[in-house]
Amino acid sequence: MNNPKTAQWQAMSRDHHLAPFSDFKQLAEQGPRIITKGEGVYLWDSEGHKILDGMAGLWCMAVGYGREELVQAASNQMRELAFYNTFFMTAHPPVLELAKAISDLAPAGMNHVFFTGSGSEGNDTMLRLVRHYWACKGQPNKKVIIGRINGYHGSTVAGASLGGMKFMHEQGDLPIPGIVHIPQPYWFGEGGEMSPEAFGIWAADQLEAKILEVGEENVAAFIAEPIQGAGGVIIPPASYWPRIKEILAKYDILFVADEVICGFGRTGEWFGSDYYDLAPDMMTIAKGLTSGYVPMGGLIVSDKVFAVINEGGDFNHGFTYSGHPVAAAVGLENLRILKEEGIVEAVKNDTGPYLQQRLGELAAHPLVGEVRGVGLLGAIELVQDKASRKRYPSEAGVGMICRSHCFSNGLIMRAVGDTMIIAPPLVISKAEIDELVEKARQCLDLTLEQLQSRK
Ligand code: PXG
Repeated sequence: MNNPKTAQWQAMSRDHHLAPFSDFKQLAEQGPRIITKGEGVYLWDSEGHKILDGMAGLWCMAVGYGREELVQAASNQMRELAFYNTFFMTAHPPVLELAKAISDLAPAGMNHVFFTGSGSEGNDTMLRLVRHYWACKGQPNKKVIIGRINGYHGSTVAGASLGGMKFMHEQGDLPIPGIVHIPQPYWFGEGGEMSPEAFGIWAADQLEAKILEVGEENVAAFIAEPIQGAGGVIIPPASYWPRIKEILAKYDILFVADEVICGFGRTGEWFGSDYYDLAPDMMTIAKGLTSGYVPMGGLIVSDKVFAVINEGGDFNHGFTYSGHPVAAAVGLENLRILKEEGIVEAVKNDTGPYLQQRLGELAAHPLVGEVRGVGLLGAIELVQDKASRKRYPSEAGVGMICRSHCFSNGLIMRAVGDTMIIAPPLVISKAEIDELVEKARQCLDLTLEQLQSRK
């Protein structure tokens, strides 16, 4: 180690910090890498290593690290009004201006925003609001929310219940009652002998089967990410969303698009719902809304839903930091940057297609079974046999081997099982994309070498 402080910080971690989604003992033994600085698409750790951040912080760093405009927006707002709540018939300019700015960008008819501190809180809000909506309509039995296996909707009790992560459900007796799950449209992993198109229809039809099983009169809503992020950048077959839309049109249930990852330009459209033309009733947002500079999430509600809850009396729900003025000011400035710098258009027409083209070259690598992506989202499936899509045994830990090579070689690329995923900052340049893909290729080579040397 070059920096004596690294060891001090690691000791503080070991002695005092409970890190999210971590094995505390393992973390204490290894010691966390300490990230100390960010600029553009790069991070630096406390040992001075420069790292290309292929995961945009955690899917959130849209406009890049170190944007002075966002620093100014936050400090100006802190000076003017550092905090005031939005309860008890009060508001402040930034929250109102941000609600308007989001409504202007959201799909047609999505014009009302409830602010939260995170995506998880957005989905908690959704659960309560959906049930309140049906109660207002005189159908209080409509309570059940249908999610998907391997979907991710956050880590609060409602968020983790709505999500379909088995390893999360196993801790804390989840899901809570009234939440059920259907299979995901993950052709590469679960499509078997079916064609992607046929599998997409099959996966969509599981929604109809579940509605009939639970009873339409009991189903309140279906929640889904347009493209599953944390589950492994799962891009549904082209047949999936059109079939889901047909099913949603047939039954009187609400559709919630969880846009926490897809929202604010990740797909090259402002929202994943625009990309797939989904027309949801509600959209959960967070992450890219503020580029992660400050925490903020929310729930965008359609005019149709609003018309009902507007007549429903008090909605007894809210957070101290709902619409926090500093977060709202940063969100507004972040949206201004995304718009005025044409960042979303660049993802659609320039950097997104370029990333997909360059990533596609990795499909020829002997370890790679599939490369897929949309906009600035990408996934690389690591396999033992390309033709049959056969995986290495899970004990081999191929994804983790690849991830640690990436980390050691200055690239952050996540592993979800044996699926490598990337979601770089939306401001990444073509030269930086070249660097990302070359580093990824080197790490695939190193992973393959390591696997072969074990035999
Ligand atoms: N919905 C989706 C689609 C998400 O990706 C949340 C809700 C919850 O947001 P908050 O702000 O409460 O974290 C998320 C968050 C991962 C990973 O491993 C992904 C998320 C969070 C933590 C880890 O990829 N996404």
